[in-house]
Amino acid sequence: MTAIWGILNVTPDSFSDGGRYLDVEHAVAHGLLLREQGATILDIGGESTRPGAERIGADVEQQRVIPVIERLAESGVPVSIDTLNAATAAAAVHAGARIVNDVSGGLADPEMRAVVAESGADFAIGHWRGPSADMYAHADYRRVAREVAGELQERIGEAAAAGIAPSRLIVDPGIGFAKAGAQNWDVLRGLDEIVALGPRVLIGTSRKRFLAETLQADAEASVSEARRDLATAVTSALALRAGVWAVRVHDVAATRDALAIAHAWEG
Ligand code: PMM
Repeated sequence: MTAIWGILNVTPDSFSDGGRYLDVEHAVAHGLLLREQGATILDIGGESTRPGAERIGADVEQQRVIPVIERLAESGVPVSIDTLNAATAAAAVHAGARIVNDVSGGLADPEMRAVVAESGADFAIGHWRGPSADMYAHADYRRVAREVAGELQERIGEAAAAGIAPSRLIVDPGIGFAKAGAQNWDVLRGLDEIVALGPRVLIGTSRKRFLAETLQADAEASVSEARRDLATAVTSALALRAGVWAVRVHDVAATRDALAIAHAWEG
């Protein structure tokens, strides 16, 4: 069964749900709703990584996420912390998180691998080529899926060297991170190269710009959230067929249904 990571961004500025769950009660209620809808893991983030986003301090990030993690972990749901900061990862695991989701794969903070190794948490490592502020400057590839797989292989080696067992690793090709438009489709088409690396594979297509670009030829027109969620659910079903272990989504109910249909098809 494909795992569903429900996204809970406790931020004022994430690109699709920024500002909705900034207070603890709203965030906890939304997390519980996502679990009811079928999320197997809740991925909680306090710093936006949308294109162009500016960095915030780890103290601000922790003020946003730690109370939410404490409450949700207490309720029994497995929690992941989406962070680039080792200090936030350590505090989150202390508060009950079981997975550290680092979209930079350990590159953004030199302390990250050691903190994760020590914590005993699982480690989700993303493909990343630099901070969100200018990540598209690094979107230069000859064979995207192959290069992404090669760079993830390096991250896997670094994590192993830091003492993180391969069974604790999850790899993510980083859809939208230093990848423009069609390059994201090249990655998805080449997912077998990512699956072949060995660790569990996670993908995050949810509501991302490349989906909207595909649905709407006019880049200036906006594509509604409902249409982005439907497109995301389709990618979830296709991800299942590609051998992906988990999908990270905002609309958990739609992905749950899409996965149920894809599972029935598989038999
Ligand atoms: N994308 C975003 C944030 N965190 N984590 C993982 N593992 N994979 C992703 O693709 C990913 C992520 C950006 O999306 P959001 O602002 O909607 O959370």
